[in-house]
Amino acid sequence: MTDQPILHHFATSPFSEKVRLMFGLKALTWSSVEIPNMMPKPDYTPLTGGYRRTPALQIGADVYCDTQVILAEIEARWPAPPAVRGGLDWAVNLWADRPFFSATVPIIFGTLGDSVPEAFLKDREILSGRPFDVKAMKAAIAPMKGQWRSQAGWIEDQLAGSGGDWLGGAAPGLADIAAYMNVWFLGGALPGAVETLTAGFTHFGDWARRVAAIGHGVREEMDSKAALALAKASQPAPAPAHDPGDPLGLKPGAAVVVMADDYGRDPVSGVLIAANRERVVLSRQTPETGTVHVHFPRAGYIVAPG
Ligand SMILES: N[C@@H](CCC(=O)N[C@@H](CS)C(=O)NCC(=O)O)C(=O)O
Repeated sequence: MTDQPILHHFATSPFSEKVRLMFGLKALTWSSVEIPNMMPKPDYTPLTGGYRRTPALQIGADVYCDTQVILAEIEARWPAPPAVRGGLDWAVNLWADRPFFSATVPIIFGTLGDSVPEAFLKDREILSGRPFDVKAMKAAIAPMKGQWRSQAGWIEDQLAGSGGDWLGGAAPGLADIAAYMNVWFLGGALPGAVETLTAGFTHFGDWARRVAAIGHGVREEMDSKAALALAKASQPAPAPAHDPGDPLGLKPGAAVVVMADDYGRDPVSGVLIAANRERVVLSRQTPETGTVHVHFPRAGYIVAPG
């Protein structure tokens, strides 16, 4: 069976942009399955077990949910050129996904809120578990701009001292891709906003253009039904090692439930295959997919007895 990576994503998804750039950095050929940007996602949730967030990566009968585990899996399977220089890169990744992203969202939706379709607002209320309050986001624009510039300033400072064109020095890596996600999202939604918020920065603009120029590798379109059929025709890859000293006492074979701890907390249930400090892997079966292994990160997720 082919091990060509399949990305389930949609064009305007900032988290997906991280993965597309990772494909570019590794010069990979990948399959693209376009999924809806709101629920329902009938050809997607059978693969993920109910996880609805975007994106997911599929390789045969293995499904990787959340960019943290997606990027780690790409690095493990295609190590050259290296993108992950060490643990700090993962810390940068989580910072970009959470506090930096949390400053980006209200600036965008506070500005565009009135023109966002009602169905999308309603969907995002379900996703976040609270009202999509455009008025509150409007009020937050000014303070969030200050926060955004401050965090972008960390990128500027790092570039000033890195000794190279990239956050880690001479070569691009995960930190660049992760930090750039918010630049891409803000700049794509509100042209000119990034330039305004980084006025006076001398390294940032050229760096952002260099990250964009990494590109997306070679993209091949794939039908969602073909991706389901491929999962069904494939066997999951050998599981990662289970940590017998897992602090929760998780045991392979146990029924467990996994969910995000921030938003989009739809629980995914399955039989535990392995858990270690990086990830948790569940086995699931559906008529559409046969047996699939679904992978989640540990950081940012809750695992409980099912
Ligand atoms: N921590 C997740 C966050 C993913 C996320 O928030 N994705 C957004 C789109 S970029 C989402 O799921 N939106 C709702 C949806 O697509 O249904 C990751 O790193 O993949």
